[in-house]
Amino acid sequence: MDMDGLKRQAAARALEHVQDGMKLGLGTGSTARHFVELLGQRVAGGLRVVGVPTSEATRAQAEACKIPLTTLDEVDRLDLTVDGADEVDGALNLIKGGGGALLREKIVAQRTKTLIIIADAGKRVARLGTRGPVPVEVAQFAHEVSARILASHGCRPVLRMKGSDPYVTDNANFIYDCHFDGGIPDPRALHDALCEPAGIIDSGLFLGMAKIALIAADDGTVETLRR
Ligand code: A5P
Repeated sequence: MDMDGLKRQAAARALEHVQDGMKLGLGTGSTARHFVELLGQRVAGGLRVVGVPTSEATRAQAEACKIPLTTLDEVDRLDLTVDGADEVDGALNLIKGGGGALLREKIVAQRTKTLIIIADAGKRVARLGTRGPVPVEVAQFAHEVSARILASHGCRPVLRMKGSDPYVTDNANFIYDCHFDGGIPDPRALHDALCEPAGIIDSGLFLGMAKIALIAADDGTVETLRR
């Protein structure tokens, strides 16, 4: 099965957790995109849910799929959020933000009873930070100061670009992708240290948030991991 097929398998399995009447967080990225598409098919068939998108891209897709949308301001709490991840460790700690939506994803995740992560098996790691960088969202103001602070925590921060300009998030901020050689020994301590100074808004470390991870393996089976 190709990579896209694996992502769809995981997304289809997540759909089994959706019940009529639920308030849902809708994740961002190429895996979450499958979930939104499949959810749209269920809504077309009569399922009643409302969704809170975690990015403008997901909002556009959900609207195209005719999924009724609301806001966190309106509903305050969500029953279930289904989202992708860049890395998943054995305790279901995550790195997210490869798609640039980490801040809204984390706000939504923190207001959600059950966060389900959908991913292909390539996202599983023994130690966070070994497969790729930790995205960190920073204010545009004095962002090079933020980069120097990030570097002081032992990483190599790289300003994310879109063409010849910095990539700008849905919240009008920049992202530094922070590369840690050999991974991150203590993700909680690192997250707390990284996000302490003003200007550094949030890191893509999602710790102790996911309850379930649905991991699609090469043979097409989907493994369920629980925390
Ligand atoms: C979006 O900002 C991210 O957190 C994504 O959920 C994550 O990067 C996984 O994306 P893919 O499903 O495209 O790999």
